[in-house]
Formats: sequence, structure tokens, C-alpha cells
Amino acid sequence: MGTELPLFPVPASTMAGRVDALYLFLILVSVFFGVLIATLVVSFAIRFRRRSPDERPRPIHGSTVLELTWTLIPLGIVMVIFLWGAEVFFAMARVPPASMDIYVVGKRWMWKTQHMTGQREINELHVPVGVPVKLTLTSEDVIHSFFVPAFRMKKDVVPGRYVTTWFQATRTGTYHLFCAEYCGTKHSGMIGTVTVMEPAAFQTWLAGGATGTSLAAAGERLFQDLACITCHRADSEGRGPKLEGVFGHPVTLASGERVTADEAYIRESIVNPAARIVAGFQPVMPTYQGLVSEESLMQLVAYIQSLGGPATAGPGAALASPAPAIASPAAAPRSRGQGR
Ligand code: HEC
Ligand SMILES: [Cu+2]
Repeated sequence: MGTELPLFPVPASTMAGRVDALYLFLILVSVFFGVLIATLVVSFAIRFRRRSPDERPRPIHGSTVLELTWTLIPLGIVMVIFLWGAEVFFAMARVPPASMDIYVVGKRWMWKTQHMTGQREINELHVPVGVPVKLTLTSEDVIHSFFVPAFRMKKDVVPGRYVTTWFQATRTGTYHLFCAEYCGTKHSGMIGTVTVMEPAAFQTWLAGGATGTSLAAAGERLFQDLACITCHRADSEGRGPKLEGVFGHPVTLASGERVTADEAYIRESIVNPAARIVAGFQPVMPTYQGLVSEESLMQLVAYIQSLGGPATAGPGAALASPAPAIASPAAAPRSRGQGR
């Protein structure tokens, strides 16, 4: 659709028009039946009013045709709403394969974002226009909700787990970011901005704030500091499984189940290793629950992601051309794995 409706925030993502169209349809259906019912209530009240004190209404006997009509028409309408809604829902839930990764932590009362190249922002998020961006979000404390009205995107951010969502901005500009889940005294202050930039300007911005340490490199440092490396050795001689080539690939568990090693699986393996034991290993890994902040966990996940497997051309490759210098080897092309 893409048209601008008055009273609506500007549509600035690929999903915005689709959400608005569905929303408009719901409004039109509601208005149509609202007006129809109100008109009938008033006109019937006048038409069938009691004209004399001893008037008795004629008894009504059932009508199959009438019953079928008012059952089948609403059924048809709600099925349209259901199928249309499901289609939009799946489009929002399925992250396109070559998306740019950004990690987000909600914390009373701020949003902290981390780019793969290592840039961190608070209550701000810079993204390139026309590139699908995958957000991996979690909360350090209570439930928050990441809401960007211009993108028609709202995602509850739940402590203790990762949720993912995505968007692709369609026009440059600065848009509101809100927390849409009441989270305490300063909930109303948990706001920020999303700045959508031309890809070249975005590269300049990325390079400008360069810390020199990519997310994966920060994770690698933690991997050594937390002594993960003593058990997880690249030569497979440690007590734990080798983590090279794990990310994005299926893992066989001791229970015989097979799971895909995505961000959520890696996070759980670190904070709650006992939950899912890798086949062929003893449950000797200590839990790091409470020892590592959510932001550090994301760095560890990014590091393990960077060990993922054979490099394929990721979004880093597509974006890196204007400023290849910023794409550090650990952060740039990653395998997106299969099965996703
Ligand atoms: C005492 C040895 C030990 C230490 C220290 C250790 N691990 Fe582990 N880790 C294991 C073992 C054994 C397994 C396999 C059994 C299981 O799933 O718990 C494992 C499993 C994993 C997995 C799942 C791997 C797969 O192939 O599915 C990840 C990810 C992981 N560890 C990350 C870490 C990180 C990150 C750290 C440091 C913060 C760490 N481990 C510290 C022993 C250890
Ligand atoms: Cu909040």
C-alpha cells in the first residue's frame, strides 16, 4: 500500500504498508457493522414500537435461511481476517536469510544496542536503508517491548531468553523508539530514536565510532577470561565440544533430539548448560547464570557465531564495499547455517 494515512506514523519499513492495509480492513469492517447495527437498532425501535397498551407482538418462528446467513457471512469475514493476519504474521516472524545482525538489551530504563562491528549505542539505533536487519533482543530485568511505530514493529523483550524480529527500512530519517510494556517508574522515559541512513553514510557512521573491537573479538576475549577455552579447545582435546562449526548447524543431544544451534541455543548452553546436554559429553560445564551480563553473553554468542562454519557472503560483504577497513575478519562474513 505505502500510502500515508493521516493520523498514522509515516510508513518507513517494508512491513508498514501491509500492516496498515490489514488494520484499515479491520476498521472498515468494524465501521460497516457498527453503522449497520446502530441504524437497525434505532429504526427497529421506531418501527416496532408499541402503539397501544394492549398490543401483543406476533410470536416469531425460526428461519433456517436467516440463521445460515448470519453464521456464514461472519465466518467468511473472520476467515479472511485470519488468513490475511497469518500471512502478515509469518512475514514478520521469518527473518530473511541475509540480514544484518544487531543485538539489543532492554534494561530499566534504557535500550542498549550492539552492532557486530562493536559499536554500541544507548537509546539510539543507526541502520542502513534497504537492508534487512535482524534484531536479537533480551532484557536484563523485567519485560520490556521494543516498539518502532514507523516500522509497525513491536516485540516483547523477555528476560532470560532471546527473541528475534526483523525489519527493512524503506526511507531515511529519524523515528521514535518506545518501550511499550510498563516496566516501572521511568517507563515513559525509556524512549529513543532509530536513525535510518543511506548505506554509504551508515558505513561512515560505523567507521566513525569504531572501537576497533568487533562484537566477536570482545566475545573471544571473554571466552579466554572466563576460561571457557580450557574446556572448549579448537583441537577437540578439551572436556567440552569443539565450538568451531557449531553455530547454525544441527546438534545431536544426549536425549537423541536434534536441535539447530541458533542464538537462543548458544545462550542457553552458557547460562543453563544442564538443560540440553550434547551427545557424547558429560554434564560438567558450570552455569554462568548471573556471572555474565546479557551484553557479555551476546558477545560470547557473536564469537561462537563467528566460529560458525564455512564463510558465505553475508550482508557484511554486501555492505562492506564503501569501507572495507571496518570489516574485521571475525565480524564480517558469517555462515547463516542451514535449516533457517
Ligand atoms: C568445565 C569445562 C567447561 C567450561 C569451563 C565451559 N564449558 Fe561449555 N561445555 C562443556 C561441556 C562438557 C559441554 C557439553 C555438555 C553440555 O551440553 O553441557 C559444553 C557445551 C557448551 C556449548 C554447547 C556446544 C554444542 O556443541 O552444542 C556451548 C555453546 C558452550 N559450552 C559454551 C561455553 C562457554 C561460552 C563457556 C565459558 C563462558 C563454557 N562453555 C565453559 C564444558 C565446559
Ligand atoms: Cu521498558
